[in-house]
Amino acid sequence: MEFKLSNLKLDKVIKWSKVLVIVGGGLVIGLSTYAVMLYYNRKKETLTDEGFEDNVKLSDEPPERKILVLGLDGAGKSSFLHNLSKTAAPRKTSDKTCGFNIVSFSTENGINMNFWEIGGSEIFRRYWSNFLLDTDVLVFVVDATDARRLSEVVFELHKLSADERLQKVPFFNFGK
Ligand SMILES: Nc1nc2c(ncn2[C@@H]2O[C@H](COP(=O)(O)OP(=O)(O)O)[C@@H](O)[C@H]2O)c(=O)[nH]1
Ligand SMILES: [Mg+2]
Repeated sequence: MEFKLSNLKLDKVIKWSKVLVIVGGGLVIGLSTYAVMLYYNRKKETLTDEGFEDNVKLSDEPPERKILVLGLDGAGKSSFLHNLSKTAAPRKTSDKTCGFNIVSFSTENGINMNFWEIGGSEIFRRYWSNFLLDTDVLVFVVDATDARRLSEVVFELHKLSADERLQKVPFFNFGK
């Protein structure tokens, strides 16, 4: 009887051990799967974060300012830009601007200043209106010593100041 009982106990122990091994194994497999899933989810989040950081970096690019430099031909626009940009190559006085000329430099506080000089002869003046959009400041260069062309200057200035796109743009008149 005692033998039978201990046999029965042994059976029970074996049975419970099997149950424990199965449940334990299941738990280990379940926990491992959960851990792997957690790991991949974290990795995915990190990658998304990195992508987001890249996007933020793109929008963190230095601010740009567009300064339009206009004036009649020979008014001194190129000379004005040349004096602003110290790195520019030495310039011959006979240089004439064909179409347009852009000089860019950064300020100490990291703003990119783009100076757009558009040719000032009559043939180019008709294209000035194509360059007005998104202007932050307009520099109008005048040859103050040339009284003969003053009416031409006033005409062009009036035309510019009437343009819708320049209503909130500060004008800076520069006389040489
Ligand atoms: N005397 C004098 N001549 C200047 C001055 N600025 C420019 N010039 C001369 O004026 C001419 C036309 O200048 P430029 O800058 O090419 O004029 P832009 O056509 O308006 O670009 C050149 O011969 C320059 O050397 C200035 O401040 N004083
Ligand atoms: Mg010029």
